[in-house]
Order: sequence, then C-alpha cells, then structure tokens
Amino acid sequence: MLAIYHFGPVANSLTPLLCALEKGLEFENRFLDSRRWEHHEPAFQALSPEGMVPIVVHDGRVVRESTVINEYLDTVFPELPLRPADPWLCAEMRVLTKYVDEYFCPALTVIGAHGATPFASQIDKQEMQGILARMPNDEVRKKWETVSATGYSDEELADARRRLRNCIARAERQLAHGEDWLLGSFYSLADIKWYSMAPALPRVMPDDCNEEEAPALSAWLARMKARPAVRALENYRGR
Ligand SMILES: N[C@@H](CCC(=O)N[C@@H](CS)C(=O)NCC(=O)O)C(=O)O
Repeated sequence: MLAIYHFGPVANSLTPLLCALEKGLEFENRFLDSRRWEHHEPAFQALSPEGMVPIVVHDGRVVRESTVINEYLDTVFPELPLRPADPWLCAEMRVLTKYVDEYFCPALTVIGAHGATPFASQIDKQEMQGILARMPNDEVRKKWETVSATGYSDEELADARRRLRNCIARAERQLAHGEDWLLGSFYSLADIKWYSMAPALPRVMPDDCNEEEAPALSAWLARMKARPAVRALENYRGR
C-alpha cells in the first residue's frame, strides 16, 4: 500500500504526486489542509516528526523528503523509469534536483510565505502563539512568526527575487540544448522537481519570466502543462 500525504499539487507536495501519476501508480490521497494546520495533529506528527509534507507511507514505512521520495518510488516501481540509465546523466539530474532543494525552494519560500501574511496576521495573537508552540521545526516556526507579524522585509524580498532571477537564468542555460526536457530528450525526476517550483515564476517574477525574457523556460512550462500527468494533478486539490 502506498499513501501520499500532501498539501495539494503545489511546491514540495507536488513532487511525489507528479512522480506517482507519471508512473501510473495507485496510491491513497492523504490531503492535509495547511490552513487548518492539519499537519500539526499528533497522528500526522507520529509519521512526520518535523510536521512537514510531503511524506509517503509504503507498506507501513515512512519515506520523507520529496527528492528522496521520488528516487525511492523510481527504485521500488522501476517501470517507466524517471532516472536515466547513463550514470553521468543521472548525476546531472541529481545536480538539478539538489539545486531546487538548496537554492530555488528556499528563495521561493520567502515570496510564498510572505504572500500568506494577510492570512496569518489576522489570526488572534494568543491563538497564533498556541499554533507556533505546536510547530516542531524551528525554521518553519521562525517563518510563521515572521509572516504572522510583519511579513518579510523589503531587503529580504529583494534578495529572494535576486535568487529567483538566477533560477530563471539557470533554467535558460539548462534548456539551451533545444530539446524538450531539462536533460535533453529524457523526461526525468529533474523535470518533476523543477515543476514543483517553476509554475510560480511567471506570476511572482512577471518581468523576468515571460516568453521574451525566458523563452526556453516558458516553452518548457507549456510542454509540462500539456502532460496528462500534470493535468491530472488538478484532482488532488482536496480530499
Ligand atoms: N526538504 C523538504 C521540504 C518540505 C517542506 O518545506 N514542506 C513544507 C510545505 S512545501 C511544509 O511542510 N511546511 C510546513 C509549514 O509551513 O507549516 C522536502 O523537499 O520534502
């Protein structure tokens, strides 16, 4: 039995959902409503002690970390492989997924979390203290402390945007080969990982991520959106 716990088809949660859909896997949809703080409930934190999504439970064992989860799924369910057989290409793929984990995701998180300021800042202060106290991960708690107070500063937002401009440039360079996918003709876990973040770019960076300024990335986004598995993600916005 395979179950995917997620916040819906966005950001890190999208990663295992899209992998499972691409591979045609059957899985239980365990949607958690982040706005109701369902990921802080004891039953979920028994599976995910950091109180974070996504996780998968496979045959009674928990796998955490979206990039690790996808490599696990591709190993355990080897049909329709999403990692290239060539070791060098596979190393390139892992450089691309690592970049998202270490650089792209943290930068986008600042902008995304800042966007939640209107939601978080209207929560009663005392209630928010209780919510913050239940957050086991210090970085996540610090983020919500910031967002429930003032949000991020102009300097922090500008720095996040600088990093996102680098991500756009990185994608343009990667796609300069002119083929369909990040590694060339082979659709891989790198495409899935980048797609967990990249759809936000035209919205949050409209001057930098558009067909004129970032033609290769824009065309790749359009190709991704046309994939049946990507379209099927819409079915996972709730329970
Ligand atoms: N490195 C982790 C990051 C997971 C992560 O940041 N998850 C976010 C959602 S995208 C989360 O659970 N946040 C909890 C919160 O904001 O309260 C992964 O790739 O799985």
